[in-house]
Amino acid sequence: MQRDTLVFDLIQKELERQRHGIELIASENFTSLQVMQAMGNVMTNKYAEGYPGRRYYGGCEIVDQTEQLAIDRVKKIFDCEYANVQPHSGAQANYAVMLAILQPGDKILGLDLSMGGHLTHGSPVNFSGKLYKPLFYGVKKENGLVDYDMMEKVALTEKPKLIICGASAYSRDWDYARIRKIADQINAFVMCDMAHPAGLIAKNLLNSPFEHSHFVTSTTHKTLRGPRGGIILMKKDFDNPFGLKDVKGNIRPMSNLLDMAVFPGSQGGPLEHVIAAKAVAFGETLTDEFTQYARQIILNGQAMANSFLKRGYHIVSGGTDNHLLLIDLRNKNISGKKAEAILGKADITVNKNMVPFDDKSAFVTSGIRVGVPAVTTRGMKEEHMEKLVDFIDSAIVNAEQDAELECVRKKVNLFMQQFPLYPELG
Ligand code: DSN
Repeated sequence: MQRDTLVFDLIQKELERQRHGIELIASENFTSLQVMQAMGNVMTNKYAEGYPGRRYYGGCEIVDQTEQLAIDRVKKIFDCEYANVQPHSGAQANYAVMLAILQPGDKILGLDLSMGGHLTHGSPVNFSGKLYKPLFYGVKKENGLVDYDMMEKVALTEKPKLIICGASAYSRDWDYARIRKIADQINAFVMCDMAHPAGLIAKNLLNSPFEHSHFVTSTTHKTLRGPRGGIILMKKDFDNPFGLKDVKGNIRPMSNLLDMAVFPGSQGGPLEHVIAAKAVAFGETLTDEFTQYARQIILNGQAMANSFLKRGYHIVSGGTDNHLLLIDLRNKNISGKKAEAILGKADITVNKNMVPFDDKSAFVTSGIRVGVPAVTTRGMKEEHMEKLVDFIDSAIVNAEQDAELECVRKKVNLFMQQFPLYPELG
């Protein structure tokens, strides 16, 4: 068969784009070469509905071993008793947990999307807001921190069955013990979606959600730096305290209900090639090298925050505990949409983001979200953050000057040559 040069040329162009630019999207990262190699392999050919040792297809002896490795390694990383590594994405992981424990119409309580939450935490345009009745808590106007009093008030008044914590654009740590205390008053489950800071939690650099959450979900491709995918974890499997039943009316342990909610509940054949890549990534997470990487993310985040503050930028909550910053651009007279576009012209990739109590729409926004996991993978340290902020500031100040933006782009491309990406790929 002829090589599909059209597609492979585009893949090469994407590699060049990633090499030349500064990647600051907080949810993106660069996997290792071996993670990518594990992902592009013959396991994509294999059907393996079911779980290791209990499949609906023959010939699963080998993929059973890679899937079991992925399970064992991720359980070791987070010191937990249960893992399901089959969800195709974080959204699928959240879907499966809700499918396992909720009935359509049940109430769920999550962080408002416009305050940093996620689509799958109850947004009306997502399954979570369509199948269930969503309720929201927010952040405090005065300091941008999660409003636990509001969470408690809504929880006690409305009695949701599930409280969701975790966010997509929140730069501070969480008080998981307080959330569990609220949930226990109303017999609600707690699900922590740790997709963003998972790599930092893996190395105990942030509070652990595991002791206080019934369920922890994550993606594998953000700070965890694995292939694109999802996972569901439980610190301890438990006989479900509220007597949740399977379709045959049997009361089952939670692990069983969760496995069934992933397959056959919401997915068919697992992506065993991606699961192999998850196993490789989890192996990497267990190394000391990854510990150094995670520590550097925190240092870089703080260095970047300080550089922005020095230049008069307003950071929601005043700084960061993790890998990202949410910058309110209203004092810079530029919308998030415009900033994303002009930074794009300078080969700097960020995403526009609503800030709490935003007066602009989600399409325009008043802010940008900036994250350091990808630039940290490329080898940047604290001293480089100043330079990055300098590039960003120059682009924002010269938003209407195409020649100046071109000048910033050239400097960016030159600067990035110091941080090679996938040199083995030629
Ligand atoms: N879309 C991801 C993010 O950028 O945060 C979350 O799923």
